Amino acid sequence: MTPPSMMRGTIGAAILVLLLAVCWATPTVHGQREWTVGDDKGWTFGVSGWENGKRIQSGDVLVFKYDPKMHNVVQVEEGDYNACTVTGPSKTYTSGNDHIKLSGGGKAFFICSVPGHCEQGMKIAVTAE
Ligand SMILES: [Cu+2]
Repeated sequence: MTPPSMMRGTIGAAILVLLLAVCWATPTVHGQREWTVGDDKGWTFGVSGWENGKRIQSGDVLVFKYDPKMHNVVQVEEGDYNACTVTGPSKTYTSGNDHIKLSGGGKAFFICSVPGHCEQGMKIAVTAE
């Protein structure tokens, strides 16, 4: 027979492990979620459309993974996104592992500004709910 006090300890530990597992599996519980752009392929040609149907929320973080010798990430305005140019206000990221937090909600537009890349689908338009 297991003494009742020891039983309680075991159940307590089991619940703690369960809670930790749940928290681990669902980061949304703690507010922000990280999205790796392009999933396994990362930020690359043809990534455009990856964002469709994703419930990205204000406060979430986009993670752009790529070879910094080949690509970059430039946050632009809608007109530049559509035209694949950088003429208006923009912000450039070049680390190859950029974490960009979507604060404030609304739309955000990202392209690769290396000539020709945006035209080959290195562009996403994200709507944070
Ligand atoms: Cu590129």
